[in-house]
Amino acid sequence: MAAPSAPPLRPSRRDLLRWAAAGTALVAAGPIATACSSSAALPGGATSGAARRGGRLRVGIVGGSAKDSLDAHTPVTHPDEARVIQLYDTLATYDTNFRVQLALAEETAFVFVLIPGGAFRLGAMRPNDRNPEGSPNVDPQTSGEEGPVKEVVLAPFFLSKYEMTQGQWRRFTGKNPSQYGAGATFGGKKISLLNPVEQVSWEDCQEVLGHLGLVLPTEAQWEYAARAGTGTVWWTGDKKETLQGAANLADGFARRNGAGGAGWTVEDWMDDGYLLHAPVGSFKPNGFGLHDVAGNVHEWCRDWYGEYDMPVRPGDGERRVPVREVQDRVIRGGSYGKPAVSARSAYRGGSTPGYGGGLLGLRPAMVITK
Ligand SMILES: [Ca+2]
Ligand SMILES: [Ca+2]
Repeated sequence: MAAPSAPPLRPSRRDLLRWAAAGTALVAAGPIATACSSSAALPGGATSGAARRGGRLRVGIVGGSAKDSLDAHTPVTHPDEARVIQLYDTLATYDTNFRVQLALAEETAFVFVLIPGGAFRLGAMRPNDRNPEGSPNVDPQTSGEEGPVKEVVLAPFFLSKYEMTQGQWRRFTGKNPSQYGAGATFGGKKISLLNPVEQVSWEDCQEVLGHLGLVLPTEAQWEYAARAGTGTVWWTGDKKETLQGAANLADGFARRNGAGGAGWTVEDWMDDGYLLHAPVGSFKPNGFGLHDVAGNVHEWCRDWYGEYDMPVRPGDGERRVPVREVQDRVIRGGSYGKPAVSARSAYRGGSTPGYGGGLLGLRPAMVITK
């Protein structure tokens, strides 16, 4: 296959301003601060100093006046509003110690992170003489379907900082299809509208996101974002113990509250405090500021479950799979019902597009159009 023409690896200041004016979101957190470091002169910058007031991040409409600014608690009731949530965090440019802390509420809108484009290595391989354990993309637990390791070049895109919540799904569809829905209590924890929506099929996701002008991430985009520059087994490191505090898995807490049983692998060494899914953002974010890319609920990706040597579309890396050959769409990231091995960055799962289960949710993405 001919090498695709390289998309822009870093958005320019001009790009950022154009996207911002078109109603897309900007977030500065971790490595993203680099991508947004030129944003100090964003139009409507009068709101930038508000980020610290009240201890919570302000959001506003870039290009609008200060009175147009919203905050993270502003309910979003119309699909168009999902596009105008702008995160102002130019403080990250000035104060590297400032940490973005969004105050999430059940009515919180989508928060999109600008994922800078770039080249990365998709997948994993077993250790060998040239690539011993500890080398990038080397994973003794990998299955054959996670390779061969392949370099993929991606254009910048937006990805939700959190899994889509039950509240967001309900606002846009009028329904909450979740098996473990808001109001119920399991393992001593009350499920709220801030918990991730689940029991949604790939087809449901396509329909709902389509109405909002959003998409599911491609498998390549998902892994690139989940790795956030790392080549380790999990974004937290090569040892599963590094997941403590960073992931909600099938853990000792779940076992003590009734999970487990024959044939169910549980990380008994771990205590994450949740039997089922946790409210989104309860665990540490990765280097891109994304929460729950390891665990909580599995996340649908856009692609058919195809082999890595099949060609991909330049820009977003969507795999070109002859549909007759496969029946499943890709699922990534592991969940509260699975052990650490399923939450590896390279781990691939799949399901038929009409299936929806209590372990399975989504993370919306947004295309950056020229
Ligand atoms: Ca758990
Ligand atoms: Ca997840």
